[in-house]
Amino acid sequence: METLVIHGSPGSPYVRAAVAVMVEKRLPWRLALMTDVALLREPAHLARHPFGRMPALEHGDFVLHETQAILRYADAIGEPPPLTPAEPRAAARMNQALGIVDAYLFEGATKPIGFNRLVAPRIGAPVDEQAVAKALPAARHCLVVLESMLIGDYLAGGMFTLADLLAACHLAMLARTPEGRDLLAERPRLADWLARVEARPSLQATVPSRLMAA
Ligand SMILES: N[C@@H](CCC(=O)N[C@@H](CS)C(=O)NCC(=O)O)C(=O)O
Repeated sequence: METLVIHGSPGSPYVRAAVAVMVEKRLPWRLALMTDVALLREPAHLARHPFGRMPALEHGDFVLHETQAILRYADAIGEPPPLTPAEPRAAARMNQALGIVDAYLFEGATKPIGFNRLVAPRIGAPVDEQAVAKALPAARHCLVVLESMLIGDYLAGGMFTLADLLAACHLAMLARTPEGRDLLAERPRLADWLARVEARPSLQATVPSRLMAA
C-alpha cells in the first residue's frame, strides 16, 4: 500500500484525527509538517485544499480534504475492525456526533478557546479574552449534548467509531486549556470517556509533541 501523506501541523485536532485514524487502521502514513500558517495560502497547498485549511491528504494521485472524508476513506481502505457501525441507527448516531463536532464544538469551542489559550500565546498573537468568555456557554452546551449521547461506552453505542476519534481530538485540545478543564470537570462521564479514548495507542501516538517528532 502506498504511503498516505497528511499535510498539516500537530497542534490541529483535525490533523491529529487524520493521523490517528491511519494508526487505528494500520495504514502507512507520513506527516508533511506545515510549520507556518502562511503555507496554507501557497498555491501548492491550495491545489490540495481549495479552502486553505488542514489537513489535506495525498494518497498517490488521489487528493482529499475535509477530515470526515479522510476518516471515512481510511476506514474503507484500512484493516478491520471497521470504525463505522453497520447498524443504521448506530451509524446515524455516529454521523450526528461528527456533525456536532464540526458545526458546534469546533466553531463554538475548540477554535475560539483553543486558539486564544494555546495558539495565540505561542505565535505572539493577541489573546481575545472576550472571545473566550463568549464561547463558554456554547462549549458547555456541546459537552452536555455529547455526554448525553454516551448511552453505551461510546458516542454511537457499544463500539468505538470515527466520532469518538474526532470528538476526542477536539476535547483533548480543549482539556489543555483552563476553561476546558473546568468544563470537563462538570461532566465526569464525558471526562471518563475521554480518558478511555485518549488511552488508545492511536491517540497516544498522536499527542502533538509526539507528532511533531514523527
Ligand atoms: N472542515 C475542515 C476544517 C479544517 C480546519 O478548520 N482546520 C484548521 C486547523 S484545526 C485550519 O486549517 N485552520 C487554519 C485557518 O483557518 O487558516 C475539516 O474538516 O478538515
